[in-house]
Amino acid sequence: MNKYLWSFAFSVVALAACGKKEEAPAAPAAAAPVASAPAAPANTEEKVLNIYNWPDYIPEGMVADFEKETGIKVNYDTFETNEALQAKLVAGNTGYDIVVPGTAGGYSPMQVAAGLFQPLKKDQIPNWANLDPAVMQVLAKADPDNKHLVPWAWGFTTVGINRTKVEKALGKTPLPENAWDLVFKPEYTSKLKSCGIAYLDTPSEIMSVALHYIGKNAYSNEAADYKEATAMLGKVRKDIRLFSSTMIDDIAGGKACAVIGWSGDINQAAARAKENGSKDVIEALLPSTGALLFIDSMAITKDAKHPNNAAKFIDYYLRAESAARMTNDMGYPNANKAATAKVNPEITANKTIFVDADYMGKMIPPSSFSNEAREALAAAYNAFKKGK
Ligand code: N2P
Repeated sequence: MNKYLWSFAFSVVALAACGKKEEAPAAPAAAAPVASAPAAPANTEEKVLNIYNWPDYIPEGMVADFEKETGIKVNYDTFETNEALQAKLVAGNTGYDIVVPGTAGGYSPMQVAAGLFQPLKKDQIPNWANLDPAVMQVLAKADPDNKHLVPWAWGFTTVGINRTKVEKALGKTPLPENAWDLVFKPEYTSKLKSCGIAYLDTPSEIMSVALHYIGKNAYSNEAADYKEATAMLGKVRKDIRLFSSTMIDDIAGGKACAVIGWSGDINQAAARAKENGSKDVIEALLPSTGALLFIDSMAITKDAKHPNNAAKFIDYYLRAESAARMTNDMGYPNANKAATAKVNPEITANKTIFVDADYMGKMIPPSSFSNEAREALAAAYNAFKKGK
């Protein structure tokens, strides 16, 4: 199903010839699951693995289960934005073996091009065969020939609401046709500020969706577009209560009723509110004009000290069971075609996790910014955030 949706949505950008190449390593793996090339003797690494991932992005117990099975001790740290990970990677000597950069903001394409990751040894990753070729073809835009990036999860930057609170705050005004109006149009933000508006605290993604909202390329390199987007944002600045990239509890606990957030985090907030006994309806929306697609992927850093342990973890995560557990527990779609049958029915019914083909066609696909645009967007965002 995913395969069809993704090819349908992105056939225009599909790169020819990728599919064949990525299927190839799977075959020998079945015959010799553990054997790797003679150049990589097993077990010479200390039993340690250092992982740097986003918060609220891994099922409870998964790290412990991996440690128990392999005897490898995992040190697991988190970062909150692509900007933060980029700063760490550029400074060098991160100490991390696996990092999880996203395509949003054009970050993972830039990092791959800069040579910050080592090529994967696919003979160490037999479960690579579980990956959905259609998703891999889109990811090949960021990582030509799929040499470095292994999907962790995908999702989209979108509008999330506590529908119960939003309807109350809007009074007689109905919800808009385009959900982006709720967070970008003064007519709505002036009403919703009473129950709280939150934005992700990430310059690249906020500027991308702001550009998209005013009808520009979400990955624009035009200075004039940034000026226009900043002017639009300036009009709603006073109505924004909170900038945060960890807003699950803020939404679930009622601090924010309308947010620009990540699809799965909003799904988690909905689940958490329910667990806490709230009757409010919390949901991620599918704005009529589209949302900002991201694919977050594991990559092994160039100077990783434990690349073999990293490959073991990657292969563990690519098991159908692991990917299904991720989607079931965290509310994000995965790129693992073998996992779909193991996903719970209420999750497969969720249109923000199993996204319909026609909506996939509206998603803003991964792309890149020029260095000048990156500077322009950071400046524009900082000015916007400061200018209350
Ligand atoms: C954080 C998930 C990160 C998704 N909970 C956005 N890249």
